[in-house]
Amino acid sequence: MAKNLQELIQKLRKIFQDNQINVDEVQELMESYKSNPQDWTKYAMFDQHRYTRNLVDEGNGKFNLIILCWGEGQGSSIHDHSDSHCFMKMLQGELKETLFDWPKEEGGDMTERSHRMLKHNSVAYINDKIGLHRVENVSHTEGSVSLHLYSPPFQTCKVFDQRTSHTAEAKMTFWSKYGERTPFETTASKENN
Ligand code: CSS
Ligand code: FE2
Repeated sequence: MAKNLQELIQKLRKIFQDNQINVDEVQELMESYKSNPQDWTKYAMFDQHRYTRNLVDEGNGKFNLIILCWGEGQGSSIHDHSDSHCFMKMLQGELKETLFDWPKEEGGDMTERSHRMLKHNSVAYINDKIGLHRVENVSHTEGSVSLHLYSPPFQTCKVFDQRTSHTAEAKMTFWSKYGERTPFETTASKENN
């Protein structure tokens, strides 16, 4: 059990020293941390135009821990997770997650499999075997904040056009690192996913 974000990070680093991780164990540990804004507001920087990705910890090279800030109505494209584990914990507000199957061929609509609302403090998990997803803050009144763990860390992912299934590569850039806004030069790519 983790009583604050620092303790959560320490325990995650320990778990990920092992090359084989237990998904349930990570999910339970992340759930045991009860979101306290004092722990994470310094990382939570919103942008008017798109959701932001704010690096919190590099997990000794084993994972990236990132705080995502989703303004009202902001959302991702449909995307994969580059063969990594993706854990997503809600720190503030809610997010809508829509699952999609991998397209069987290019040129058609993407099949929506299911959707759900991710509630405060809950932890969702996805990987490429499970499928693809889109994540959105559908609220008109509240920003959402989520804590993501990706392992192994990755820099690009595939994004999918919902109507045509066409794919493109998207760069995962950071709006801030360790609570400091990333210099403009390194955020030249405005791509998001
Ligand atoms: N993959 C998205 C968020 S949904 S898991 C991202 O990190 O930008
Ligand atoms: Fe995702």
